[in-house]
Amino acid sequence: MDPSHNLYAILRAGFADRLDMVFLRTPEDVVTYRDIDEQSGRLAAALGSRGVVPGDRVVVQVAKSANAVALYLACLRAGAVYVPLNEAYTDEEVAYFVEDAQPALVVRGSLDELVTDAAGCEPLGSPADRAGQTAAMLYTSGTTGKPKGAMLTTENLASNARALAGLWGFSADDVLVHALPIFHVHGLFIALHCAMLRGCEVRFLPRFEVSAVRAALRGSTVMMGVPTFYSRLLAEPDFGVDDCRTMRLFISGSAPLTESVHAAFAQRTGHRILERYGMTETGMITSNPLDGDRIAGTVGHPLPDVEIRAVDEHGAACPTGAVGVVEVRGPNVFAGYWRMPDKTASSFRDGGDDSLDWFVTGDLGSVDTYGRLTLAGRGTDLIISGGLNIYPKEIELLLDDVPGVVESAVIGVPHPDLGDGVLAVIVAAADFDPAAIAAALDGRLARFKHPKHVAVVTDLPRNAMGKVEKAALRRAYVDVFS
Ligand code: MCA
Ligand code: AMP
Repeated sequence: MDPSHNLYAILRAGFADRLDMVFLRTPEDVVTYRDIDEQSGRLAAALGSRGVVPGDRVVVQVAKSANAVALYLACLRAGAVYVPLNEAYTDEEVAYFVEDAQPALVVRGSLDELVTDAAGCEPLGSPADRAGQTAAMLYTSGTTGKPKGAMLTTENLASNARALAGLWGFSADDVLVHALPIFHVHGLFIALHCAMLRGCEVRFLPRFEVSAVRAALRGSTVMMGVPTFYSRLLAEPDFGVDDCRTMRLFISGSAPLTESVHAAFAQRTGHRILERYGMTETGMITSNPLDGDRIAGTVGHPLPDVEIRAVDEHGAACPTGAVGVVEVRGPNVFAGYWRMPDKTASSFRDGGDDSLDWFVTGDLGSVDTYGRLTLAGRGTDLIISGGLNIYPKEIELLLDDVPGVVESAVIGVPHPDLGDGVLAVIVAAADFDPAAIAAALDGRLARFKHPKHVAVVTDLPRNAMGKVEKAALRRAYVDVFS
């Protein structure tokens, strides 16, 4: 097989001459690149013995661990489509994904059984040929409707990984602090692929815990995080230059980094955080430069081979500096939504003869004369809380069924720790009992989506069409978490 036809083979070529170096340093363990190569090979064989064949989906909801990384790589080697799920999802939420993805195998909770099986297997030989095929499928929601599986191909992931490892100057000498979850693009692909392409060491923490992260920063060189990581570090009064002596780069994304956090971090540590922008469907789209101006409030230039533009409501390109809907095309853009041809078609705009079509991101932004993108919010009601996306509709549907709730509107309002905090505004009947809300959501909705505050009102503001005016609600409750 041509090694460019399998993502694991591409990554392996990056660390092939560093097999005896540390890959994952976890709180309990030190895992070398050779260890992960052998373990992922055995797990790939174990998948085969369970009947998994190339193209089959494998749904995985497990805690962050070195074996979880090995299982991801095993899926790549076996040619299975890796489908990671947030550990916080409830049984009801997981049931939807399993029904939709029709997986050959579901791994939930413990990896022990699979790891025991793998111990008795010979590592899989040649990796599966996956040229032009889906390597992983990650669920992402629209504003209405159910989550959709975004199909990411070998080439989507490989092109993005190569571009980022180059742009951000990764080398074998880097040591990456990894405190992100590994069920999303950020922690799974962006962080791990950059490290593997260069054979770097990764300080692999189970979650973001501020004292463990501070300890890990000492001796490390790069960290990737969501803005909440940076505001939590700044909330430590004695955090500063001493913590960052060996660091060369802090990267932020998944949610807007405020100019005030950017400025405070620079003032405290001497480091200007490098902000970049991406989406599940596209991987990374733009990045501020490693060398050159990192401008707070902008998300930088398109990656090599990636094109962006802002368009007006008729689909015409906006003049320089004018805000429109951001569209993107390039090798990073996904193959489509799993078994949703209509939704896929309506998410793209015709790119003209012989050109790729444009993917419509739904983000609003403007492009300046230097080609730099500045985001200006979203065209939708999406809430981004601590870097996790939350769709109001999903919560409103459950709230509207709670006894005593007449109607509800869920919005995101500024939250000092999470960026956006989830607020539910409800119109209640006389018999409403506030405890009924928690009782109705528990077990049905992942806890990070639960409203952090519930406001009871006599009616919701509506426009002439009868649609709830969420912008007015956001203004009215702007200070609720401050
Ligand atoms: C946890 N909780 C949250 C969140 N996380 N509530 C709202 N928003 C959140 N993000 C709730 C839990 O349900 C729990 O509630 C309580 O907070 C404590 O849980 P714990 O797990 O201890 O929270 P934490 O460790 O403080 O986590 C906060 C966090 C984490 C560190 C910000 O959410 C995180 O690591 N976020 C990163 C997400 C990420 O990787 N995003 C990238 C997506 P209760 O007590 O009620 O049970 S990829 C992407 O967006 C694109 C492609 C891109 O550009 O990267
Ligand atoms: P997801 O659906 O989880 O892939 O989240 C993608 C969304 O996160 C994008 O459409 C943006 O709205 C948002 N996002 C990612 N990076 C940034 C950033 N640097 N600044 C603002 N928003 C961002």
